[in-house]
Amino acid sequence: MSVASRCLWRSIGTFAKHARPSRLVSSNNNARNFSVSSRVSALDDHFFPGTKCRYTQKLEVLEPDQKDPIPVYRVMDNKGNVIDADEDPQFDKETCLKMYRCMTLLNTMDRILYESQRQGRISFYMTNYGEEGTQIGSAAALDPNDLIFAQYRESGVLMWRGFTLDNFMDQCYGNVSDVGKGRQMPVHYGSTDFHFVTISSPLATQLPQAAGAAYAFKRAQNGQVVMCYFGDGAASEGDFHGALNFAATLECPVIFFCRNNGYAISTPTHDQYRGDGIASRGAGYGIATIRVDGNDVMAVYNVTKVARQISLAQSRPVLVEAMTYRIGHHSTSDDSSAYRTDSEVSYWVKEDHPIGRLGFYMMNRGWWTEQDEKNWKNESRKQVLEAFSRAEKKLKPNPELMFTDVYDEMTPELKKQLSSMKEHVQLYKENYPLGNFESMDK
Ligand SMILES: Cc1ncc(C[n+]2csc(CCOP(=O)(O)OP(=O)(O)O)c2C)c(N)n1
Ligand SMILES: [Mg+2]
Repeated sequence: MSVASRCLWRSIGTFAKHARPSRLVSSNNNARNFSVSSRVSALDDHFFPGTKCRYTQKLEVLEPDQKDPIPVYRVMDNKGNVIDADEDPQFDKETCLKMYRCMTLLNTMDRILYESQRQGRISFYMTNYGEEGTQIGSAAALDPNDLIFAQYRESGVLMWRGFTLDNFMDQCYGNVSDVGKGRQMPVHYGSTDFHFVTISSPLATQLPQAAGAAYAFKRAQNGQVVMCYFGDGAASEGDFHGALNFAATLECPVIFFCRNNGYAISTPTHDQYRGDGIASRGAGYGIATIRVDGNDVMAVYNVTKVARQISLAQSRPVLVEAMTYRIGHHSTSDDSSAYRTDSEVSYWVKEDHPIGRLGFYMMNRGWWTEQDEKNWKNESRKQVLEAFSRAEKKLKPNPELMFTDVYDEMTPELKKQLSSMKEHVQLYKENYPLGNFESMDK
């Protein structure tokens, strides 16, 4: 026996002599039954606070690569064949058509708005290319009243809920019909009607907000969950960690849905983290976690449905990591050819595209033909262009709205700023395109 063990045994013996029986003996409450050996096993039965771990005499270093990476759940292969029939969500033809039309309409809208920014007609834009399956599959599995906190690359979710082409265009143009009254950058959508909280530019702010909203839902017992979308890059922010820990400990019904598209602007994931993506972090927070093929709309649907059930029935958060690829540039302020090759991008366009995979599935069933594709391409383009020209013709909102609709009552500072702006514009009116705005009260 080592010196350290002898000391330990001696101190346990002394402790046993002086200890009060009521604190040492548990169920049978018989102090005379207490012995050193029973005390030792009692110690072994206890856990350190916050853990349930066993002791070991083997000094082990846990290396992160000892475990296989978390697998990616999928339903369809790249050619739209269902791999295991039991996993097929059995969408009917109408649902499949609705999903396909939404994914492709989003794609067409992206193309037109991206071009319009290049032509200087709107100030900024972000496309959703390659992430259509992630967005539509998850949106379709939610209840329409679930509250959504998004990042900025989830326009398809809003489109699925019923935000119209006119709504999108009006926001990007910041015109009089924009529900946000022209006060946000393009693509920073929000909609009370569709339970979609207005997007904020600072990354990851939506995560703690979502945890808080979900806590309120739990208290209200309203039968809804909160869905919180974010990117792999946003998961590097401190807010990600705070939000997941709060949601876990307060047992909030929230789905943290990470779109892992391989990049945070120009930073590839291998420069963002060393672990097994975002999914591996779930266990660390005690959060149920699923990793899914984000380019497989059916898999994303199944996973989100299950995540919603767990979250609601057991009032706890679920982390979903959807593996996908950002095919477009980060935004109109980015040129991704500076940091990735054409061949890398073209693999995802040609071999593993969410629209292509659903298209194959529908064609295999005879639900979609080459001719349908041609007709829909023309029709959807026409719809987008019409909404686009309607939005472009509308006036910009009255600039006073920048000040008047911020708080319930205007603060003295805002009143002062409003009158300075009016004076300024009056003085230099020849330099402002005032004819493009709803008129200000002079
Ligand atoms: C707090 C904060 N830091 C930096 C930025 C600049 N920024 C905007 S988007 C972005 C990358 C985010 O990447 P990811 O979360 O993966 O989303 P993705 O664009 O890939 O969809 C960065 C760094 C920001 N908006 N907010
Ligand atoms: Mg990303």
